[in-house]
Amino acid sequence: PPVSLIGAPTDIGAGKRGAGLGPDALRIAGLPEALRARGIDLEDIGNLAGPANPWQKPVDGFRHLAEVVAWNREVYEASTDVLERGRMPILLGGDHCLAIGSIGAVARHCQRIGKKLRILWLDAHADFNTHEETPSGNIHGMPVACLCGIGPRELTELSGPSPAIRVDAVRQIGIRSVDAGEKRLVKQHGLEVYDMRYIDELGMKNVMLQAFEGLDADTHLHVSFDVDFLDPSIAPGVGTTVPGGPNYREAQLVMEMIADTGLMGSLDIMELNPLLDKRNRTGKVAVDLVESLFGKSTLMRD
Ligand code: DIR
Ligand code: MN
Ligand code: MN
Ligand code: MN
Repeated sequence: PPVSLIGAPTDIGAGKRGAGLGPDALRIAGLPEALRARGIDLEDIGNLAGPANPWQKPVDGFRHLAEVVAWNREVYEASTDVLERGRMPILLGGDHCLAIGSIGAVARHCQRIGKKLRILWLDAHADFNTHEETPSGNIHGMPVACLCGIGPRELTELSGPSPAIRVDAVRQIGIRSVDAGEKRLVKQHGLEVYDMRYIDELGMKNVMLQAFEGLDADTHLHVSFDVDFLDPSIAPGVGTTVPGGPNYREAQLVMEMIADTGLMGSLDIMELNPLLDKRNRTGKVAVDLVESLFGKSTLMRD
């Protein structure tokens, strides 16, 4: 399908500055050219505009709640517009709080057209915090909870009065850092989490096959790719590195297996922070992996 890039240049929900430079770092790493080289009809709508980062301390467990809401409204509207024009949105983050807007748009779109939704959440973190459990106040640690209806109304009702998604739409892969209170919530709500130990024991192929269980031709697959999913040895350019993530080959397999489903309808590429990187190395790895998501493969399979 035709693809539209949406830049959301902000670090409003993060605890370090710099993820706002992610969209241009991805472009400079060659994302548009790589997708066009795959024969994709690509449009880049450019960068959205939103409030500056006031760099304040958290208030009532939220840092920059009003600004996070404003940015997510922009993302929601831009994503909805792209979907209604029959194109696949790729959100270039920006920090992961913006998935509230992107997935909110995808979820409502699927509800309107009667498609099922499956979300693959590739991340070191579960992003299931609430303002009570959060150790940081950073809203990029809360988007999955907000999408499931757990959080402040401004965010849980961003895309409509009922929760955007159900917990059972989500499969989390690569998780290896969950805060204590967050862990309780994840268990209480029965979130399907394939953490690194599970990946070590089953192998990535079997984990992906489990994540795909129940998919059919009526399913819209949304991939929310937090670049900190990757092991820091290959992806140091993110604000919250956690050791022990998927290596390059495992990450390639994830992307190639998603491509093989033929069901991906939308994508977020989040948390890339080129200020913490050298020579945009992490951006290049991300572009490389996104090429695989769009079907680039080795000679053996072409
Ligand atoms: C941590 C970090 N769980 C928090 N979360 C991150 O602040 O809530 N998510 N970095 O991607
Ligand atoms: Mn995340
Ligand atoms: Mn993360
Ligand atoms: Mn994050």
